[in-house]
Amino acid sequence: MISRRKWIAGIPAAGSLLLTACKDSLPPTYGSLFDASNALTFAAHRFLLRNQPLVREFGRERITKNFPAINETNPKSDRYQQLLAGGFAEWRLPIEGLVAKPTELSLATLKSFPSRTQVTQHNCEQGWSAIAEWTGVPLGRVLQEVGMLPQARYVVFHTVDGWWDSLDMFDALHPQTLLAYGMNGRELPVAHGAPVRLRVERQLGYKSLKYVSRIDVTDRLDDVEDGTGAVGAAYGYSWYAGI
Ligand SMILES: Nc1nc2c(c(=O)[nH]1)N[C@H]1C(S)=C(S)[C@@H](COP(=O)(O)O)O[C@H]1N2
Ligand SMILES: [Mo]
Repeated sequence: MISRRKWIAGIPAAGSLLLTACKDSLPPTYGSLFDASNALTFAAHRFLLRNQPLVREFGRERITKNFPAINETNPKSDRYQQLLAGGFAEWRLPIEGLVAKPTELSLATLKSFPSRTQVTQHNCEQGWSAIAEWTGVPLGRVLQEVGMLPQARYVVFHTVDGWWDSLDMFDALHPQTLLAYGMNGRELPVAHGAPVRLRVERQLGYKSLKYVSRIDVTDRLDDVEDGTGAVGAAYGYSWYAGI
């Protein structure tokens, strides 16, 4: 039997093994000692989720009656209010960067792609969770449409209210990662990010950006905004929020 001490001594070894295995996929801000525990969590999740299992989906009867709407619930920007008044007919989603065909997608075009509907639990880092049905296009399908280039490693999202964040391809291409335009069988309400929000089901709520306004495919994050990979990093939120 392995002694307890030996077993404990093995933890850092296993950790560094995992880290070595994942080194190429670690985001740039995870290189420091300060972020060692984040990097370990990240590496362990990547190993455990390597076969891309789906998160749990529920029956519609489990949908939460009053799904909270928090933080930004109606962006004040003039442009957004104009688009909203026009039923988002003029709304376009630019997809740029390392793609063969940079594109501006209309809502109608997005809705013409094969869709996915899923009833999942949203988990906010502020301590609440709620279940809703989301309908949208898997992000991977959209990336396929615009011809993602082989050197692409991250997808960066910008929003109307100034939030921004990024995913690496592992989460970007997960079948439940959606550009969602429907909630509980209706159009996505303004309070929940109309016309299109991100659903990142394997991570905490703050990764599921509302009011998505631009998507940029890239091979590095250190030259995007402040170089931390996400708006939340400056406030102490981990880039990887896997659950
Ligand atoms: N653009 C944008 N996206 C956002 C936020 C926000 O304020 N602005 N809040 C985040 C947080 S912390 C959570 S929990 C969810 C809340 O989504 P909801 O308002 O639909 O419940 O959106 C996330 N995405
Ligand atoms: Mo949240």
